[in-house]
Amino acid sequence: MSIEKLYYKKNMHIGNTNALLIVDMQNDFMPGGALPVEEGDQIIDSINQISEIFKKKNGKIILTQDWHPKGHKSFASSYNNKNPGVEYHSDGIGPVLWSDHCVQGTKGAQFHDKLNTDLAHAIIRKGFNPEVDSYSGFIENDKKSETGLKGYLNSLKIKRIFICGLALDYCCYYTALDGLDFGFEIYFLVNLTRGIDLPPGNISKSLQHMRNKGIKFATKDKIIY
Ligand code: VGL
Ligand code: ZN
Repeated sequence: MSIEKLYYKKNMHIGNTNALLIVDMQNDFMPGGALPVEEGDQIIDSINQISEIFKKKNGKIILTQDWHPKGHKSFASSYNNKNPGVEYHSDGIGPVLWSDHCVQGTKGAQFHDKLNTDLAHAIIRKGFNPEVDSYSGFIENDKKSETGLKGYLNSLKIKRIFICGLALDYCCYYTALDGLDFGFEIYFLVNLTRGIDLPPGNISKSLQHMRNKGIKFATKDKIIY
């Protein structure tokens, strides 16, 4: 499934029942960071532009921030003989172990300097339980512990969520699927995200799965402002 083959909705109007969810735009996911996503920095300007549109149209803007304690169980370094990128399946951790990243209080965990964070109404931190990872902005990988995002969005009467940020095939992907499960209409902003593609082919597989589930796709230029 390539991005070119997806169907895109045209002429979308943003209003106060819409939210923009900007996922994990942090230094460690940028080129040169601890868990770099290729071209991760190239989407920053466009994300800032779409944030301005949401602000102008009274949409809500929410950031997520990966926020791990030192020695987190999702880090390969927490195990003997495990390398970053290896498959690992246990309750709340996996399907992959990572290099140490987004450690609380470090420069790597901060948002990229160029990201406009001033327009955000809320910042949701995730992955702070040392034993459980959280790819999704809604619910941790144990599939039990909620972050509070669902309740927050419901209290604001948000119906439709636009997802962008990093990484396409991990945190954006799981956030989109959980949002759909929780009853929101989900639009994945495909040109405002970049993927890790681990294992190779994962980006394509993720896009296909999201499409089959009923997630919709949009590009920034289809949004009316
Ligand atoms: C992410 C792997 C580990 C992400 C976060 O933001 O996609 N990926 N932690
Ligand atoms: Zn993480």
